[in-house]
Amino acid sequence: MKYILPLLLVTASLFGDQTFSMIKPTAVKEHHIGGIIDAIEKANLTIVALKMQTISKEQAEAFYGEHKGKPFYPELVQMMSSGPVVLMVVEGDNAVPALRKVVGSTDPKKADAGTIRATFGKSVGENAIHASDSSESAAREIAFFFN
Ligand code: DAT
Ligand code: MG
Repeated sequence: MKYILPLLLVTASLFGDQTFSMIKPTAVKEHHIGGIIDAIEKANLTIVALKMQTISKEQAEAFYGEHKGKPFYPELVQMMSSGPVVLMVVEGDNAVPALRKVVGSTDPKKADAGTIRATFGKSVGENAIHASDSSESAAREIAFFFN
């Protein structure tokens, strides 16, 4: 019994940390799933779980709860529930910042060249992909979509 926690910690450090990502409906409609997954893998990150589903308006509201009340919130919830998304658990060294780096800034026009948002995003509202902003968010968001 006393070996279980150390074993879990060793296993977790061997495989790196986890983060959560979601390819947004607009990018799915525009056939960018392959391009986006390619960019994630080329950043030396490993996709360890993946599924496609259309999330409900209620799920989108809860997922983006921190933005409730902001002017773009209704539009964000509407867009996120407008068609299928690709939900992913992503693993690697410093997975949270590593994924945010390859995803790029929220506004695709300000994102570094070669990032996913610079390549596949169209506007702040249609920026192709979500990536967790901290390990706490990552844990919450993984639990939200994967049991
Ligand atoms: P990020 O997705 O980079 O973590 P965020 O958490 O600030 O950015 O916002 C969540 C999403 O909400 C973002 O991916 C797109 C949308 N959004 C944010 N700011 C917006 C704005 N000013 N206008 C329209 N949509 C916005
Ligand atoms: Mg965010």
